[in-house]
Amino acid sequence: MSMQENLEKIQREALEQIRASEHVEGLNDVRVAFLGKKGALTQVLKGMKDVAPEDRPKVGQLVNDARAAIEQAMEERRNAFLSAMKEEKMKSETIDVTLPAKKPAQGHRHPNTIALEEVERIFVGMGYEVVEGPEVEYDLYNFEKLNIPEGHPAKDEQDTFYINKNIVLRTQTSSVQARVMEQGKLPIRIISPGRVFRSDEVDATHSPSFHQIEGLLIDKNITFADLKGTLAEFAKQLFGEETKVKFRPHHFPFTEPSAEMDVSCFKCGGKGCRFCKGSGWIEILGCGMVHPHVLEMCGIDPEEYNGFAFGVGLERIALLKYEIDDMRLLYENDIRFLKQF
Ligand code: 2U9
Repeated sequence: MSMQENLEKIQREALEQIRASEHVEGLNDVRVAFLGKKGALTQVLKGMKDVAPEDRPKVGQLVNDARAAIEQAMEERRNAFLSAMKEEKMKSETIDVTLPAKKPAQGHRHPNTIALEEVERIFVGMGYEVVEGPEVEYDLYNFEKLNIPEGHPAKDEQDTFYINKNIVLRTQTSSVQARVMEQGKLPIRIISPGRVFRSDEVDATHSPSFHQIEGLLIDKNITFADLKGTLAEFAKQLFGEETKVKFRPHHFPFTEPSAEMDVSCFKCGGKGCRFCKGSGWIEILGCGMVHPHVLEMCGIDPEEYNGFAFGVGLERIALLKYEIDDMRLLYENDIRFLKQF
C-alpha cells in the first residue's frame, strides 16, 4: 500500500469514527487514536525518514491535509454536540409563565396570641391599661405582699420554682400588680398578662409554664356589683351577647370576699351537653374584692380606696374558644395544628 493510500485509509477511518461517536468524550478518544502522540497519523509522520527526500514535501502536504480534514470534521461534530446540549438545557429550564403561581406559605398567630389579643381588646375598651413585669420575681411581690406569708398553705400548694430563698419564678402575675400599687398612682385600672411557672407535671390540663391574665381595679367606693358588671361584660364580649354568668363563693388569700365565675355553656346555651359535662356551666375565672391587708402592704389606705381583682388562665380561654381538648397542643407548635388558626 502506497503512502498516499495509507493516508487516505487513515483519514477514512478517522472520519468514520467521528461520525459514529455519540458524545464529546467519544470525540476525544478519536483524537487520541489518530492525532495523539502514538496516533495513526503521528506514526506516519514518524515514518518520514524512510521517504525519499524528493518525495518528502508532497507526503508532508498529504499528511497535513489529512490532519486538517480530521480536525475540521471533529470540530464540526463537536459543535453539533454542544448546540444539541445547549438546546436540551434550554428546554429543561424553560419557565412556563402561564402556570398559576405558588402561594407563599403564610404564618399564623398562635391560638394563645389570638385569645390574648381578644382579652386585651375587651379590657382596653373598658379603659384598662396593659402592664407587664418580670418573670423572675422576689418572693416579696409574688407571695408576701399578696397576703401569702411564710408557712401559708397556699405557698405549699403552689409548688414553686425557687431561684434562691428570696427569688422565684413568678407563680402569678399579681406580682406585677403589687408593684403598680406600690407606685401609688391612683386610681388603678390594669390587666397584666404573662407567663407564670408552677412545678406541675405535664398533662392535658397542666404545664409547668402557662399564661395568666390578671386584672386589678382600685378606686373609691368600688363594690362587688362593679366586679360583677365588669366580668359579665367581659364574658359577653368573649363568648357572645347571650352569655350568662354565675358567681360561686371561693377563697383566695389576696381577695375577700372571693368567688369563681362560671359562664353559661356557649355550645348548648346552658341546657347541658358534652362540652360542659352536662352542667350547662363552664368555670372561667377567679375573682374577688382586694383584701384590705394587701392594699395596706402595697401602701394604699383601705379606708379610702378599695377595688376588685380577677385572674384567668390564657390557655383555658384558648382551649375553650377553639374547642381544643389537650393543652399540650398549644405548646408543641406542630405546624399542622397551628395553621388551622
Ligand atoms: C392583687 C390583688 C389580688 C388576682 C386574682 C384570681 C382570683 C385567680 C387564677 C385563675 C386561674 C390563676 O390562671 S389561674 O390559675 N387566679 O383565681 N386571681 S383574684 O387577684 C389579685 C391580683 C393582684 C394586688
